[in-house]
Amino acid sequence: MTKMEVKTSLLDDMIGVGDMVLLEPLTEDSFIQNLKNRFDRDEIYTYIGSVVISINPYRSLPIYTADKVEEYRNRNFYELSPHVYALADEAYRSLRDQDRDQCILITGESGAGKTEASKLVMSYVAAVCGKGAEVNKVKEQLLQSNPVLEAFGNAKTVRNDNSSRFGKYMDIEFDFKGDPLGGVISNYLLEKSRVVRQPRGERNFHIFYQLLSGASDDLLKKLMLERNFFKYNYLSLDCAVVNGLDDAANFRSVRNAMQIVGFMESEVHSVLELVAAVLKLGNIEFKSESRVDGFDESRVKDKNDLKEMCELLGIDQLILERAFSVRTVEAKQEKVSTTLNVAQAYYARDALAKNLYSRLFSWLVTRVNESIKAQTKAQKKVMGVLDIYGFEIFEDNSFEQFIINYCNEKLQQIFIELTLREEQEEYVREGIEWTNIEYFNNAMICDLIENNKNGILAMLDEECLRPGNVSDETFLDKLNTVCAKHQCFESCHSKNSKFLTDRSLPRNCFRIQHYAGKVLYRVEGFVDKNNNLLYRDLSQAMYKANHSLIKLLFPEGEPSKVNLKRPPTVGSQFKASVGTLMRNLQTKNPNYIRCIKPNDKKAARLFTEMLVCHQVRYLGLMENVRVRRAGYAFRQPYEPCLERYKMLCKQTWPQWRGPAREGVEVLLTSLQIPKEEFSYGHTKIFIRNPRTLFTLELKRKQCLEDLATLIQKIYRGWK
Ligand code: AD9
Ligand code: MG
Repeated sequence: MTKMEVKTSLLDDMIGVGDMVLLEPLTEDSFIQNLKNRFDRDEIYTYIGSVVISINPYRSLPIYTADKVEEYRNRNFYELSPHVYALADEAYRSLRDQDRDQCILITGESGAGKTEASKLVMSYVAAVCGKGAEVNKVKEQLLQSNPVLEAFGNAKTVRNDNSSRFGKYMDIEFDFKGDPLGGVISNYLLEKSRVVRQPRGERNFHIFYQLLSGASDDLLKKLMLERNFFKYNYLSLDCAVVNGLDDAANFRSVRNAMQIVGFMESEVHSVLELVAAVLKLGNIEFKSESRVDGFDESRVKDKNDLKEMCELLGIDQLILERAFSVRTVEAKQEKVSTTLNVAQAYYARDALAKNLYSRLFSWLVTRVNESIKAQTKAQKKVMGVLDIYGFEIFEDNSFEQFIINYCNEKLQQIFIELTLREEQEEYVREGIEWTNIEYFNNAMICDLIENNKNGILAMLDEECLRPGNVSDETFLDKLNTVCAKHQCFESCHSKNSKFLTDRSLPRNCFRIQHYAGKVLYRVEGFVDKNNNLLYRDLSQAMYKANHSLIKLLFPEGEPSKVNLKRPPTVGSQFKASVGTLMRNLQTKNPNYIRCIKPNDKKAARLFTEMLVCHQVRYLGLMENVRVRRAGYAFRQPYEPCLERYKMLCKQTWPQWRGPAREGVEVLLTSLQIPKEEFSYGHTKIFIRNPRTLFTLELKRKQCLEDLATLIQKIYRGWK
């Protein structure tokens, strides 16, 4: 592409404004209209300064080719049309050339395109960094870790056919030259309840369907499985086959990816044995049997699945069978056995399946980390990519949605803090005056959830740890009395009041006014899911297995390790890991991708304005533009600024010999732009009004057109 053909990225009448900062007039309507105009013309990316808005096109666009990568490589952020590659390039160059650790924060609701965006960033960085066999191997391993974790951690939901059911943060590490060395993945709470039950219209994790569709007959036989989804209780049947998802082909890709990442054949086989065991476990059913002493005890109905599961995992069938009938409680050197009724046996079975699968998932992450770990102790530069589960509002919201939405709330908080902080710091750094701008702050909602004393998580923990009669209802009672003081609780009872009143809400529910909307949570299962207790007899049965992987996953089953201390609750663990993550992110230079979902139908070419408007509001995008404009809409280092506009002034064209800052001063003075429109920072020029930039861009466009006409005339003259 010649310089003449380079599209002015910021201004093009046909495709709307590439940077919302330039939008005139700035209203919510014009904002949405601009997004729509661009979306209709396949321009799915738009900037707010350095923030990238990305709208899910729900179809594959030809904008991620190798040519595109070349186009964006080493180019100034505002030079080309908005693109996620521009953000990735800027982040990578800043890391490589200025030694600044980066993080890419990708937010948006479920199905908005976060995971796709994270993969695009990773593949772009992989394409532009380093060369050579060793480096390529590292890149391949980093990239191929994605399909492995997606197979085990993603599932079809009503919102998204490939919904991430875990949070993922990946640090990609580079050496001083900017060559990749390796990476570290952190995972956040897998939604393990999905293993045993899926909401209507949703599936279990992909791997189950992939295995049954894609495994050879021989492998299925070894795993004692049948190629028939209907045989397995744990698989949802109403949507076992998903349009556009080729489970069999994906199974081959996953196995290939596992091999590239460095899994040994035996390890892959062990993993699949565990997956098969979960399916078998789901088929174990119970019946009630009266004992001689008059008590009812649960018994396994048909022992075939139990037998096969035990064979797969090398477990003594009698031990496991007993663990489904009797529970041993150890207290102060004393062992007390109690019988399990049928309901308790089903509960124990499901708890085992959930634990088995989620521990397998954590092991997979650890195993991937072993492979992709940097092989050097030398100092590293780091780019973190965060892709978590998006904000969710369902009809029926449970503990999982509560955790997911809490995590999103924290991310929104970090966006608020860092955008503001970054903005302020830049003005201070550059020696420019600045007064604060008010933002909606969701700190109150975060506090409502995580406050150590009377936050929802603390109260849930209190209930879980309290001896005596504890239930979801007692937890809710507590919330109603203590939390009603919080402003974020919402009541539909009284329009003026934001306090919770349980009588006005559906039974057993509480409601939170999140930054992204009101969510009604049903408390059923909160206490149990937070406790995550597994009967000791079951963990001991697993530990005794003659199967190295399963043994590894249940270390607490070792008989000598009678640990009377309760393990930390799920909520407190999650809160701690989110806290660590937030502190980590704050040490890095943030880059934001704000993903927007254009419609609720997963459909291409459909832009539902109401839906987009809602997201624009809660993501705080209008405020984002306003802050950007209230200060200085644009800032640019002196050199590229001079380079871009030098053609507009005789003294600076074709070449300015002298410091770039002086060149910019000469340029702006000659254009007679009012002085108050600019501030000269230490290294950058700050432009206050977007209209000024608009004018500059227009003049430049005109100049380029004049030049093109002139060249054409000369050319014709020659002919
Ligand atoms: V969730 O919170 O994990 O449920 P995400 O991650 O935000 O959600 P995801 O990236 O998985 O959404 O995108 C959903 C689907 O939209 C993908 O499977 C693609 O089919 C589609 N998508 C998203 N982004 C793009 C894109 N840039 N180009 C084409 C896209 N299709
Ligand atoms: Mg995702």
